[in-house]
Amino acid sequence: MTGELSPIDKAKFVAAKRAAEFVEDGMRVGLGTGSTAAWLVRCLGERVRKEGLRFRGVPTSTRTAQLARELGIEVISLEEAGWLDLTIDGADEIDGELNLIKGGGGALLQEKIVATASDQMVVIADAAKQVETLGAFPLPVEVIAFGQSATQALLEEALVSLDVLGRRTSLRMNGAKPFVTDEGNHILDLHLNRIGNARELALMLNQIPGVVENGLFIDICDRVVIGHGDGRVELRD
Ligand code: ABF
Repeated sequence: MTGELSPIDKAKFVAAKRAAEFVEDGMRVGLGTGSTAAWLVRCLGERVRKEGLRFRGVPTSTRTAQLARELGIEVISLEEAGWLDLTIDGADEIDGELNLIKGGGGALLQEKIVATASDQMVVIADAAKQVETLGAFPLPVEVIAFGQSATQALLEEALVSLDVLGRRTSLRMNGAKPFVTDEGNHILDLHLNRIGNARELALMLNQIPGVVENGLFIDICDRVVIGHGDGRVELRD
């Protein structure tokens, strides 16, 4: 499954492999999106094939759903699952309190719904995702396409009163067209450089009409599995 991996892929793989061990027979498990989460899905597929592990997965994107099905994992919707025992997902940034920026892959809305509907949320990541303060990674905000420029203007105005270093916002593109999420929405990326008060910012963003959800995951993650390029794995909770 792995062949010769680059240090970054090795780090993602070892984190994913370790987290895959948390899945037990009968569990309903949220499956994240992104390259680290794809390693997780592969590791779980291997456990299904080799050990006969039986669990049901709730994917957070069409990409993850397709990969999971290809690997023989039973896929169900969150509606069918009702509630989840565990969600395992990647992240773009992780701070010392396990608060996260997510959504670089554009799946933040389903990721947040699934993570919040889980008894436990575990993040898997390579060591470079750890930061002292969130914000160097652009913060994704999912917005309704209708009136998106007005939403963007309101959002930029609201940022003025907040403890952030940068205030530029950009519409995420896919070639010449706006990037469209699985839910048919657009994404604004907020280039804030440093987020002084992530909790306040998350609340403020979701009060703006047109904003569907933001990529700040505050008090949602319970445990982080960090992989290193030399194969070491660290757990933080
Ligand atoms: C998802 O994938 C995200 O929320 C995050 O944006 C991204 C991380 O991607 P990768 O694992 O490829 O770095 O988990």
